[in-house]
Amino acid sequence: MKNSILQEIRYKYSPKLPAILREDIHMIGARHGAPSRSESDHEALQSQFSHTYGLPGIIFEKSETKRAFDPIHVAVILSGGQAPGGHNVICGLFDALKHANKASKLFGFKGGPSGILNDDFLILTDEIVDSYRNTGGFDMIGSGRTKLETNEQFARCAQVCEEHDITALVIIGGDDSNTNAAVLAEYFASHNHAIQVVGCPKTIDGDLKNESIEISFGFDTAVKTYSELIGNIERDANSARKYWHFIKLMGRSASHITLECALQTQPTITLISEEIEKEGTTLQEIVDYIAAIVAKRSESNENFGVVLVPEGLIEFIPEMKLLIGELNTLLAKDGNRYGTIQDWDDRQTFIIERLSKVSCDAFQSLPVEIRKQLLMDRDPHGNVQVSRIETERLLAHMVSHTLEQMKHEGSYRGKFSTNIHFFGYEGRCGFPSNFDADYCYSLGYNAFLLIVHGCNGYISSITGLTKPAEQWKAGGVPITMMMNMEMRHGHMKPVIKKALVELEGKPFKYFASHRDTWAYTTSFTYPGAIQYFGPAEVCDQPTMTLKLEHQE
Ligand code: FBP
Repeated sequence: MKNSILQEIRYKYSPKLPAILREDIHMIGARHGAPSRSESDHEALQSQFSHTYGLPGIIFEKSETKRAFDPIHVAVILSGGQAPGGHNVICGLFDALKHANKASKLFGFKGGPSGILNDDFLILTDEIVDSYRNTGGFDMIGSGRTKLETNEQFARCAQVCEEHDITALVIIGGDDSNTNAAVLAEYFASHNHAIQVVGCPKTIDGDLKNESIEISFGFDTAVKTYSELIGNIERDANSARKYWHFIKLMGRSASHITLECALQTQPTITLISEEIEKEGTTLQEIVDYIAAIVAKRSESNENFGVVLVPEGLIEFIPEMKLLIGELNTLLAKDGNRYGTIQDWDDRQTFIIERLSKVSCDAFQSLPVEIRKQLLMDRDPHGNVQVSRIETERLLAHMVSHTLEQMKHEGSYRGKFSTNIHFFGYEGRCGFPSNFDADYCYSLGYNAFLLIVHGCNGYISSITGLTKPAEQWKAGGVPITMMMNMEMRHGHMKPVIKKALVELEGKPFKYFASHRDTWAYTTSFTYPGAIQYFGPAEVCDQPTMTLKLEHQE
């Protein structure tokens, strides 16, 4: 296979590690903090995680005593959607393991969590690892969305690990995968299997974050990739002055990606799902808000603009949330019968007859294409696949309709031509930014240290990320500390709390205080492509969200 020049050059990039992780690995010690506590639901969590709840947080520091390491077998799994930097987590883990003892082995289970169940793995060698350093994608071992959550699956994991003398498993995933990692860790501990589980925080969505996890990896590269594309579109819009571009951005429920892209590109309009939910804004009110800005700008001949729409928006609009909730329950219950109906009109009748009056009205107010999209297959959690619903098209269509009415009434005389875009997969496998390359390598290297310091049910934590990498802190926190109890499929379940955009947080407040200016005075900024070589202020900057959140 022929490599691009950038790929060849990126192989040679040496990720920056926190100073402590650059020490001789045999001379790194662990300082234990006080017993940890979850933010809520202590008793329920304690009873479900009797072996792994309440463990102390750990910080690595230089030790005076030299430690020798016996050879061990460790395995790694990539779980869920791709995020730039995943390969570097594995490279960091591999390098640390080999620094500690060359005879140790790293197993990569293939295709995500199903790899362990199917006993399908690769033994990672220098040759394999070297050909993936600092590259995007998860193709070194592949990923998948199989959930490890039942006792039968856990028993199978133990059996496969024991067959290969694997004593530690590193699971690289988002909130659900790390929740399941914690449950697996508890299972191993309570069933006397000497297998440790350590998690690493991955997801472009940026919704796995808290005090110990400042950001999940991949977010940085994804938002910079989208911001480059949005900036390019803004410049095109500003040059041609004839299109309104509606751009949907990935991110599932949370609007972190959209908010960060807005901070980087200052578009005309940005919708933030969390605010829409809090204000109880209806779909027509959102449309009226956009139409009013379009009309106002048209008075000065500015018949163009850029609108950012978060992927999960539809689920936060009150009447749509109700509708989607009813559809989810209905399809979970009667999905098989629904699946046997072929004719679209019959399908609609089947659905309409089972919806409440309010949801029925909401459903029928939507264009047929969107109705069909709302009825597509659910994901493994039973949720609607928001990436497949064309909310951006729906909004463009409804705004156009509202403007027609305004034209009729004489309150609008402009022109409204739209272009529709969805940026999602474009940002998940790019070459990791220097930030993600450094952060991911550190997370993986650090995960190995957590293993040799006996941690089970911990997540790799690198903090102080707005400072230069050398000053980052390395350690780990028990996953149970990040959990609470939530209703899932009718039962209270322990889960890692998803972090949505905080309306009281500095990033949102900064955006809110600027959005009116950006709406009426074209203020586009053009971030350009991610730079890998050059001055640190161009190449090594964290996101604006991270900087604003950690502003002193
Ligand atoms: P993870 O939460 O697994 O990291 O995936 C994130 C994501 O990219 C979402 O933004 C998006 O909604 C979803 O994956 C798309 O899933 P799929 O890759 O299965 O189409």
